[in-house]
Amino acid sequence: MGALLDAGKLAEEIKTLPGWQLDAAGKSLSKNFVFEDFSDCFGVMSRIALAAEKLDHHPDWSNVWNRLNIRLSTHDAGGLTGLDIDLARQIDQLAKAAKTG
Ligand code: H2B
Repeated sequence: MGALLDAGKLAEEIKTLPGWQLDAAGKSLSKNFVFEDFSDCFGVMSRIALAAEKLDHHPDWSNVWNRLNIRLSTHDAGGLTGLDIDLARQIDQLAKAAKTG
């Protein structure tokens, strides 16, 4: 687990993460994705799962057919750390490789 990011650093990082929203308490980042169909969505989810496992850092997420809602937070630290930023970037890369997202 890393250290919690301070508000300034967090704001700087979020500027580089299009579509990711900070919650009101500043403790999590969320983004909603829409893919072509379930197959594309679940394919991306499986790639995200492997990336998350490698980082030992896991998203809170839900899926309905082609929709994927993701929330990132470092539970052990009680807020956002560099791990969340790292995973958010990897998720964006993996989602971009699908047909839509
Ligand atoms: N994922 C997230 N998002 N936050 C954590 O604090 C966390 C995790 N902790 N994945 C890890 C696993 C921890 O529970 C294990 C024991 O390393």
